[in-house]
Amino acid sequence: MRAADSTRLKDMVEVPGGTFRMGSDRFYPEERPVREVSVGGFLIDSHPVTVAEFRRFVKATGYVTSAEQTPEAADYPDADPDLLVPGSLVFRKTDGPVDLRDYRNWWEWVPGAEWRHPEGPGSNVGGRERHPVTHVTPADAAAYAEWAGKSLPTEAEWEYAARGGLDGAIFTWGDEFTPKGRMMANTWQGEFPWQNLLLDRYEGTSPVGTFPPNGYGLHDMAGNVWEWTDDFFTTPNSNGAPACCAPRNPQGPEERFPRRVIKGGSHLCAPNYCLRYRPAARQGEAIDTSTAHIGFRCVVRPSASTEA
Ligand SMILES: [Ca+2]
Repeated sequence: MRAADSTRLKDMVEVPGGTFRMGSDRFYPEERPVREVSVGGFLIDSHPVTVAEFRRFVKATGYVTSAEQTPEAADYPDADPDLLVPGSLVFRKTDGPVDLRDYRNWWEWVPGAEWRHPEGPGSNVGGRERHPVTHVTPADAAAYAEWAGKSLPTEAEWEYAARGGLDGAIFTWGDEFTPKGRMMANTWQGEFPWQNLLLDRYEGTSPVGTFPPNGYGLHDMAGNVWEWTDDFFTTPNSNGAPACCAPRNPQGPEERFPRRVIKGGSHLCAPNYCLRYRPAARQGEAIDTSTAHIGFRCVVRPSASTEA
């Protein structure tokens, strides 16, 4: 069953096609090199898919997300059988500084964590209907998109839209992190992963649209939640440690599952560790993994887009 056409294009913004400089040579290796890429015009959701929107999809279809399903033992031959239960990855702030090379210091596999229970059983999304939905895999995002009559963006489409017409700028709003002292996105201020100064007022996710839109009128293209794209993650540096931003489902052996590109950074991105609330930033996340800091948004293509 499809979403009604009358509501389908609500809250979508038209992004004109064009050519832009994709990537950055100034930050992390996986963003290099800067290259010219062309995309066709498309419509894109003005904000990440919210809990309320995802709930409508689940109510209409009875869809069960990946995090709510028992992992197949055959996919995780080395896993502790006790961990082969439905669950997802939840962030735990630490009491003090920890070894930043090991993301297990702040990511916890929590049985029962899923989109309705973002911190695990006992938590709920009451009051967070306008927050981005989390704990979704690419399969979940694709199922939502199909129901909505939409698609997941390519990485190029996503980055082009995030730049909002500011070709080559560091951030989606320009080159200065806090223009005139204003916080422009939900990121992490302070020393990750133990000291969150909350200068932007939000410890976890924030309601979509809380922070100013970019030049195309798109909200939350930086921070709040990472967003899945439709592209597989490839880079000469693909074995680099993604650490804070892209934890793996701890049940799975390394590299068993392909990775897809996630974009935009999240509320957990801190400059001391993961300065990735930038349009060029990218990470590869295994497709079996869901977390409390990854969501998605959709596009509609009037015509096929092409990369140069
Ligand atoms: Ca924050």
